[in-house]
Amino acid sequence: MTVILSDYLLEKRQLINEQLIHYVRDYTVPGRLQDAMLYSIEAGGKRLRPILLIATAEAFGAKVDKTMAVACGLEMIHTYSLIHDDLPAMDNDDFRRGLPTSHRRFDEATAILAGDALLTLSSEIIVNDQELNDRERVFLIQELSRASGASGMVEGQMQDMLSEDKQIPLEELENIHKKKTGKLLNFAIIAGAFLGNASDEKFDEMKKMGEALGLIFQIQDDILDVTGDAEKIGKPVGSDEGNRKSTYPQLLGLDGARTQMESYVDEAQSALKNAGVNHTLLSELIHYLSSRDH
Ligand code: GRG
Repeated sequence: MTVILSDYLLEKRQLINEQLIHYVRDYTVPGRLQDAMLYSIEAGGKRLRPILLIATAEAFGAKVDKTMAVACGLEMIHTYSLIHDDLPAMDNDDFRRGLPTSHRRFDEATAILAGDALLTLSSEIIVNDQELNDRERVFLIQELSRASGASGMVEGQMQDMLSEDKQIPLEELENIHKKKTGKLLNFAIIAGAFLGNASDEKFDEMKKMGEALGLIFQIQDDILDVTGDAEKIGKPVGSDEGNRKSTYPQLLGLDGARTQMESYVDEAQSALKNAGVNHTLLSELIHYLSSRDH
């Protein structure tokens, strides 16, 4: 049966949204903290990470029910990272997903606590999930902690902040992005392959695919920053002047960044083929990530 990607994205997004709200309501008490958690969870977002996790698990023959806790836990960590990233001490942003950021809608302390609570809730729901056995729970929490903490996203964010206002070489930029955005995206793929009982060889190929996917996502994000912002504020497309952080288009030019991204698309597609799974949908997802417009 052929699945149309847009239908798949819509269906899974709805499922994830419902489940996320259900988890937050079930595990927290009504009040200001719960309101702030729900505010950011209900603000939307593409739900790319949980969708990639579910699609990978399904490609390996796993049932969706088995993926829901870890898929939602992953999205909770992503949401917490955005809440904290928007804070005055970090990017100091007023809007996210078209709405006032958490610290603008509530206050700084509440935004910090809502982020903290989403981070810890992610492990709690995985530990309590009856679809998973103990071995699966331990593996998933260990890998998710590695991907999001001091050897993953948080370390990437630290390095990114230290590199602000500096011209850094491409290699360093890639190292930052492999951690800051790549590790969570890669987790989505390896968790899915794990839940689908992938063999060691297939798992390794999927890990390669996940690593390439993280870079594809980031390069396209940088490209959209240039083309999107330029259109919004009337700058000539192709200029990211004023950005305090190094980006792929800054270091390679817009065309160079696109070429670099295409080489990662090829890498991801061939790793996926080598893994020998039912790959049509995942292949379309790689294409979608490299051509997305928001
Ligand atoms: C503060 C601990 C801490 C970490 C922050 C990932 C991150 C680290 C910050 C996000 C800053 C940012 C905008 C990075 C660019 C790539 C990125 C993660 C974009 C947002 O992800 P999407 O496009 O967002 O998946 P939606 O809203 O669709 O969920």
